[in-house]
Amino acid sequence: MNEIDEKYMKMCFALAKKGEGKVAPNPLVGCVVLDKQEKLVSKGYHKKYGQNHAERDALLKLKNNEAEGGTLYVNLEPCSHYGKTPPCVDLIIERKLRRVVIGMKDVNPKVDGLSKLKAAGIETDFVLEKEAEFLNRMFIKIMTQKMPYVVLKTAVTMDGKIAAKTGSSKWITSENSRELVYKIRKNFDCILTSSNTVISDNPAMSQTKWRCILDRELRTDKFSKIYSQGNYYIASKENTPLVNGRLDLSAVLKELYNRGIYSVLVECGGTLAGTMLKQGLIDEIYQFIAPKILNDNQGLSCFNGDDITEITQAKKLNIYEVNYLKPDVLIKACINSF
Ligand code: AOF
Ligand code: ZN
Repeated sequence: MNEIDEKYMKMCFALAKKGEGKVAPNPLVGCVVLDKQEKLVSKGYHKKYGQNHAERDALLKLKNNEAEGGTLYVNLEPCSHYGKTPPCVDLIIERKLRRVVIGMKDVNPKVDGLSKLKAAGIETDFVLEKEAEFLNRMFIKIMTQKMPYVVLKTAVTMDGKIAAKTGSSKWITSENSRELVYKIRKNFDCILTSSNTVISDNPAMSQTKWRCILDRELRTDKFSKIYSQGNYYIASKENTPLVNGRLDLSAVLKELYNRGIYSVLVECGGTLAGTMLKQGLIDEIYQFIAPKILNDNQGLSCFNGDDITEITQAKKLNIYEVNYLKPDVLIKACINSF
């Protein structure tokens, strides 16, 4: 591993990110090719679900012998299976690359490109593995757990409140933040919310293809705005197993996965947020914080979980991004392994 390898792998990450929102459930992949003089001769990335993989995209831009003896950088192990396209390793071998630098091993059990490259005498190295796994955290979850990737969005005061004790919550954050929420929603397949939110706020939440409403007793009005456009799925006691009398939330997420929903944005009150957090169903939190303090212990909290007695019982997160939106702040944090 050296600085040059890191530089080109970071370039792969940037290329891969161009596919964000367009490739799920497949991975974000970027590729850079150097010729034998170590000159950058081609770049590529996976643009859209079902289209060419990053390696094929980059290599097909070159004449047959241009990559011979060169180095190929790719943030995911090249594939060795016939999927929607032929195996990328075959093309890499055919184009006679000398070395392949990889970000992370593929978690898809159909793929073992590494052995095939080695057997063909191609040198292989890994670089920035942790960063590569972080980039594809959504793909890793979808592929290994067969569940959608779940992000919880909250908007709180500096004392962690989402509403006054009367329920008054419009608006905690500024217009800037609320506009950003509309954009964020577009990156998800589905918004998940509760019957309480539908009944009290009557939101449209129309920016995603799907809406999922947790409504055990079918209490929501069928003329609510949330049902007025696009697809929706109401999880109730009629179609969902119950655990201790409550909807089995893991079963709901599985049902969404089975419907081809790979990313879910949860927007709800403290009860559902607390339950999902406790059950380990949340992968990430986007927390908007407004420069306001409610200063009322009866104000509604963003997480209403259990009776916790020790600070050591607190859920630990890793903040990976902080945006100052003026006047609010948006913190993005991962739970679980990242
Ligand atoms: C991608 N893009 O750039 C790479 C992938 O659905 P298929 O047939 O295109 O195959 C998808 C699998 O190919 C995917 O799960 C991953 O294991 C591997 N690599 N996939 O969509 C790419 N390099
Ligand atoms: Zn491939």
